[in-house]
Amino acid sequence: MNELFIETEKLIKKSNKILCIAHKKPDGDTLGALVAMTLKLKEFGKEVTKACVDEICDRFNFLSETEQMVNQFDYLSYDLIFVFDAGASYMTKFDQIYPDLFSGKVPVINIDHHASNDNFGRVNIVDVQSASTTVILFKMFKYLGYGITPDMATALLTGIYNDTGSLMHQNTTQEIYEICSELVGYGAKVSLVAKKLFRTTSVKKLKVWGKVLENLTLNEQGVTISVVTKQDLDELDATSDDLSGIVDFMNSVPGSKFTVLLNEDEKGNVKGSFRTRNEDLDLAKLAEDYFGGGGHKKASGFTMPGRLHREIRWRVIPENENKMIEEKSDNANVPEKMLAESLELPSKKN
Ligand SMILES: [Mn+2]
Repeated sequence: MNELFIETEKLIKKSNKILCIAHKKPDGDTLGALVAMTLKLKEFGKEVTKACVDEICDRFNFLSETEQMVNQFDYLSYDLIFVFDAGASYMTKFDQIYPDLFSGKVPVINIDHHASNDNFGRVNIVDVQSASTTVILFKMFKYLGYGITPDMATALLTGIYNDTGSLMHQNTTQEIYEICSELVGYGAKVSLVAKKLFRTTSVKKLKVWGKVLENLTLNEQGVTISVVTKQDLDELDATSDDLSGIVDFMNSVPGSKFTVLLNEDEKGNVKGSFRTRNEDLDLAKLAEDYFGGGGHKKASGFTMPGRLHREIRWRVIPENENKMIEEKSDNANVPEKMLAESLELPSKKN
């Protein structure tokens, strides 16, 4: 990546007016990267405009430079454009408003870590091995000898915390801890970042989570499942967005093989989220085969038009009946069989 860093520096030196773009529905990584780079460019005396198609969530207010973001601009008036953490050009959504944005009239530097990236920039610093986009930026700053201020360190750490689930996901390598350690040395505010990203939940959201927990069951096959209907959401004046994060929280039941959250949304869809810590299950296949969804083996999901319908079934188990135990062993590691006890599956898609 070092040649790309040098190329980036050359472009920065030639430019005065620079546009920094975060992806739609901005998260801590795209914003962390945008903030750190904006601070650095301003240090160099550049005139910087920050853009995002969507509003910035209040919980990111603690980052400097998240105010005065624009959602429209005259891109031809800039010398250089940065795009951060956009897994593909459409993730900025600005390419739909300005079809020529990535045509090359203005040089674009695309910094990202998603395998899906379509290399839409003149310079594409895309490293799928990096846990976050801010990790790439950290390496760039170090390589180019750019100093890191406390505000930059906090911004870079925010991206790492966002994309590693506060250092809990599998992408949290030894190198990540080393980078975090350095960032703390530069004055990054760890507890503030952790609190804002993972310990800030509105009353409404907590109540929706309460509903999810109230409806939660663990079936005999070891599937943890919960369901939230549109009516549940309406009663709490909540939306399906308020459910974000809860499925990972549910996925902590001892003895559970995998976790399922089903909900109806505002647009007449049923959404499903599947999570497991089990290496032997393929939940991407489950989501794909039965619901037309997809994702990763350990975390997948789907959205399909429809609604949820509750059926209550009873089963008579004769005394000394051992059949169920035999059945269970047959079902080992076949997610759809384990789920079938709690959910009538749609017919297989292919
Ligand atoms: Mn990211």
